[in-house]
Amino acid sequence: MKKSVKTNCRFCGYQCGLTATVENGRVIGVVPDPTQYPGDAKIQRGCRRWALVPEFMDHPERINHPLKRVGERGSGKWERISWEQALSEIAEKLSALKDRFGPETLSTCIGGPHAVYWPLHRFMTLFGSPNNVGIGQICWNPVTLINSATYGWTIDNELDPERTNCALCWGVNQAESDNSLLWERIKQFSRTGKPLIVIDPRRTRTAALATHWLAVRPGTDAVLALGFIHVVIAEQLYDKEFVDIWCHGFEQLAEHVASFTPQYVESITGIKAETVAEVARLYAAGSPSSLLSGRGIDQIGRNSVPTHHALAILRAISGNLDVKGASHLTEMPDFVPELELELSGQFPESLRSKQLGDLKLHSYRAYERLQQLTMQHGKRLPMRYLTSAQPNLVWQAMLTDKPYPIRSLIVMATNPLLTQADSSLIYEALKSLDLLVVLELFPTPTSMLADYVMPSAGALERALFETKAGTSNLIYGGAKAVEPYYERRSDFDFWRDLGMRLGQEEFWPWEDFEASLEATLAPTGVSWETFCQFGLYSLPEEYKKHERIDRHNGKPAGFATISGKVELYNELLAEIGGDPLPSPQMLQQPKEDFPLSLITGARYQPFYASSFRQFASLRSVHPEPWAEVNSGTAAILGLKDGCRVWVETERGKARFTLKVTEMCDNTVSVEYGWWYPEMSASEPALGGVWGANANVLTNADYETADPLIGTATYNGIPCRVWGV
Ligand SMILES: Nc1nc2c(c(=O)[nH]1)N[C@H]1C(S)=C(S)[C@@H](COP(=O)(O)OP(=O)(O)OC[C@H]3O[C@@H](n4cnc5c(=O)[nH]c(N)nc54)[C@H](O)[C@@H]3O)O[C@H]1N2
Ligand SMILES: Nc1nc2c(c(=O)[nH]1)N[C@H]1C(S)=C(S)[C@@H](COP(=O)(O)OP(=O)(O)OC[C@H]3O[C@@H](n4cnc5c(=O)[nH]c(N)nc54)[C@H](O)[C@@H]3O)O[C@H]1N2
Ligand code: SF4
Ligand SMILES: [Mo]
Repeated sequence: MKKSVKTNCRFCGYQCGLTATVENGRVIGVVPDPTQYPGDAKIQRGCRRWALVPEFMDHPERINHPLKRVGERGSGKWERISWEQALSEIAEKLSALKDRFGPETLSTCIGGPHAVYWPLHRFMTLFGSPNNVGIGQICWNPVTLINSATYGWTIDNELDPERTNCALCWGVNQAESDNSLLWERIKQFSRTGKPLIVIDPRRTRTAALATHWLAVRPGTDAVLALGFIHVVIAEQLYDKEFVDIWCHGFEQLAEHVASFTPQYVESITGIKAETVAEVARLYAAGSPSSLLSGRGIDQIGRNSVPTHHALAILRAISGNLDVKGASHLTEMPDFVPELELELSGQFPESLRSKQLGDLKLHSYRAYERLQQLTMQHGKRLPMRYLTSAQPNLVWQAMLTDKPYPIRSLIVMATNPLLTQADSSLIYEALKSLDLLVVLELFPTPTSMLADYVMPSAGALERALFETKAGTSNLIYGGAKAVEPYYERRSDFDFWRDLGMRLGQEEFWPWEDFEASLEATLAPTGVSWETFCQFGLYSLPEEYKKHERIDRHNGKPAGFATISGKVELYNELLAEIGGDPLPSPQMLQQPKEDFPLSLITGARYQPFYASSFRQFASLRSVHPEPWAEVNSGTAAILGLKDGCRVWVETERGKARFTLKVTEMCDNTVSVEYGWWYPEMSASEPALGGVWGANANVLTNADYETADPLIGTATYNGIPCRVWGV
């Protein structure tokens, strides 16, 4: 019998609504469900991925049963075993490793927003290890931590084509990275004729809609942002009332930016002085002005923190903080927040002290200090994301046993051999392990090196519950459409069942994932069933919350910072040994052998990071990974559009197809995430991991990463290019 089921896509973070047709427990078709996000089937039809759902659910390459390695690591020889056997053996091996080396010998690795990660964090807290490698240092954490240090909490940026008067897209390319509502809004906004400013070394499809495209030299964004602040202050364009009452350290800021004249900014960034002044005026005079930023500035090493710091200041002094149409400070959840689900309060100092490295802001110590401040407003950030291990230190500990041995790794919903920096180093590190477990939907180059591969339930086979890690009072998600096919199980089941075998019984009271979600929702008074009808839990936004009068002391709430104001001069950063004012850092200088500047990570539809390369229909849309240069650079190199090229950095080399586009001079941009599932799933090919892998070119060396957060340089790396 056929039935229609309300469910969601999960091929990117949006989780757009779908109605699935289900027959005998199988999904035979899906269509967009306009009663759920994004609320408009037309928008969803612009996305190429959701229609793949039926193919995805029973794709011949999906992992359907637990697999145990039987040959050499990487030999591609597996035997099928039961869940029971796999979990028992993994638990036994972990216990033995823990007895020998301590709990910190276990690490985990997670990636982008593909799954619910708190069960992993909860398991790790209880097991006793701080060593989770995430993607946070280059995605989300710089902006979350710096905004929290400046405003006392994090924000969401808004873009309302009617209300917003000016939009600034900084290092973000929604045309390729966002095939849903936000991109639709940007297109609508561009039709209004209001200023749309795109700051990107490449003339992306987003930049093509802009009134102003600023082709900034990679990595020089902090200088540009300080130049904007210079103009806003010099021309008195700032919001005087807000600055007088609500900002701390304006005089120090004014003095600090005095030397960032438009002429100086031009000499560093390549943006004409008059354009710097014009854009600063448009942004400051346009209030509400929206400032949307992306990975372009999260991945510029030691310049990410100063750039975000300068942008946080620019937003505040120009009157665009907590203003409708510009941004809002988010609220603490009404539901059980991530922090509690992680059980981070139970993670003792003795284990926190095992954290590798000594990052000033991405550390337990700084996290505690930040929490003291945010608690002035009763708010608490998630802990495990914001204290995750700096990846390079984990790979090094695997290889050298220093400062202690990390002998095991559980990888969930990520493909680090393609998506973490320095693939060659990671390859050596993974090869050296005593135990590598990968929870996956498909074989990947990472899973090809595993001891155990566990079959995860994917889209439509498990419930969804996205909460931005509990940093806002918002949940989106919904119910699964069918029970998992074959022996696939939800990742929650893996962590719970492993925990049950390792003495964690009392901390896993819920029978299944849905029961845990029901309990998480309970404080809101909304049932799981009701939530699934709408796929959304949110309350209307409020603005200018700093002006709210506190019932107890009769004073305005202000900001949850040391001064109670927006910290232009940042007392918290000063206290932890950082720069209280944003100071651009020296760029890696082009060397004689490596004269060009490399961007790694350009995203293109229809792919998503290293995912979906198994789908022939998508491969036919975009068959080759590109290395892009402009025509001037191509001419100097003597290379033509469509030819095969090597791109090389001090770390390694990879092959791409040259595409001549509009972008900055002397700059090369390569796509990331490329491998070839059709190639052999064993060594040496390993799914073609060494062919066009952008992360063979990058590194996350601790010594050169940002000292506050540990951010590595993915954009602005010295490189060279030549024809194959
Ligand atoms: N050079 C360079 N590197 C980058 C970036 C860049 O711009 N440049 N961007 C970085 C950023 S921002 C991010 S977020 C990362 C993204 O990198 P990753 O998070 O590694 O993303 P994917 O490559 O898509 O890998 C996700 C894997 O999870 C599997 N999967 C999907 N859903 C589930 C699930 O529910 N359970 C389990 N167990 N598995 C699942 C998929 O099959 C896929 O193999 O890449 C980072 N790396
Ligand atoms: N199709 C697709 N969609 C995705 C993903 C995917 O892999 N594929 N990944 C998802 C994930 S995990 C994330 S985090 C988001 C990311 O979404 P976005 O932040 O939009 O990421 P990108 O598309 O890489 O856009 C970053 C832009 O920054 C530019 N850039 C590079 N270097 C610099 C620089 O030094 N300064 C400035 N100002 N700009 C620079 C690049 O040219 C690029 O156009 O996208 C998500 N959506
Ligand atoms: S934007 Fe596309 S891929 Fe992402 S959830 Fe929506 S339908 Fe799926
Ligand atoms: Mo990301």
